[in-house]
Amino acid sequence: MKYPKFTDGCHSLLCKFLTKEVFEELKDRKTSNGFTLSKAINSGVVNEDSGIGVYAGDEESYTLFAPLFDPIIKEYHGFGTDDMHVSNFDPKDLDISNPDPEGKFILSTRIRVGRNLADFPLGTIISKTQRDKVESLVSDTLKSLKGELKGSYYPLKGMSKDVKEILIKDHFLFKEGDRFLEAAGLNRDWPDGRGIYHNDDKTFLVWINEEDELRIISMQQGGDIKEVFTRLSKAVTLIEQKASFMKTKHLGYITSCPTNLGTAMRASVHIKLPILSRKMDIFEEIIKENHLQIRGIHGEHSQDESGIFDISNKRRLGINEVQCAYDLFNGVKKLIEKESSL
Ligand code: ADP
Ligand code: CIR
Repeated sequence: MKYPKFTDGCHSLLCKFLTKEVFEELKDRKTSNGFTLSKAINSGVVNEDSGIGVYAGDEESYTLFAPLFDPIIKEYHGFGTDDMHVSNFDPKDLDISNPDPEGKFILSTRIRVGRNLADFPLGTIISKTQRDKVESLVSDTLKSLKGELKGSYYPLKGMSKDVKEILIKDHFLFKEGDRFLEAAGLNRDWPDGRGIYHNDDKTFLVWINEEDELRIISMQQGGDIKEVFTRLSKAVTLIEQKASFMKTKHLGYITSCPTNLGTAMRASVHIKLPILSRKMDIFEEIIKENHLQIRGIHGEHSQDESGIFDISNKRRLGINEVQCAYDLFNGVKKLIEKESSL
């Protein structure tokens, strides 16, 4: 394997931190599951427009390839090698009201966490047999949920094109053919082993075997962040009573992408900001000051349309779940104040 050639236009954290020295140090290493440097960096090598550009294959990847992962984690989350991750998913500690009680700005709120099973490698190198096993274990576990969380599992294989398209368009289901995931090995054997569990109202959903083995999601119309958080906390607590997830004291929950480590939580709103979005410098300053990230409303790497944005917390590691929700709440309040004043 040769040192990859990055063009001058490459601004990913991979380009920034994969120096020739780091490359030489890591190029012949292999985790006990067979994950290599070449697999870790392929997505960012193939896709030079990556923001990050690296993925992990298992828990060991984060220690064996630490000279590459650690500076990326530090830059993205502001989390150092001596820091410890501590969780707090207790809704009682989230003392907030709806930041948009009249429903003038926020269309919908969604909070997700990523999880991976402790006894399997991550999706980047999982075998088809293992992935199918994850699907059956997780979908069986979900069948035990009751009340508001009760739902059904819909495998992707055999799902009609129309149903799939509507679920994607309505923001409930993951998209297909993402080139970043493709180059990371995460789309192998598609659509086998993939699917979605949801309740009738589609306020509680679980994606199985997309970027992470589970993405546990709570969402609803409007801006009631606390209600969405409370539902998710309840669901995750119940699922964790039955499943053992990959987790370390230092990094919290282990995920394929280093941006999701720790809480693995992305709390977002779809919000209308037509005036502010024409003043990008002010908009971006509020986003940065409040540790937020802007995405298009059709998921990561999609383009935004008509002044509606997906705004979410950026940091997920070294802060707890309640703080992730506060990052979103505090930032959204500021955005709404500014939009109203302009
Ligand atoms: P993830 O949240 O898992 O990192 P994406 O950014 O690709 O992944 O978003 C997944 C889906 O969730 C997309 O269809 C996106 O439009 C939808 N989504 C994200 N936030 C919201 C929200 N606040 N309201 C409605 N849909 C949302
Ligand atoms: C990238 O590097 O752009 C993709 N692999 C996605 C990285 C995670 N997403 C993000 O920080 N917004």
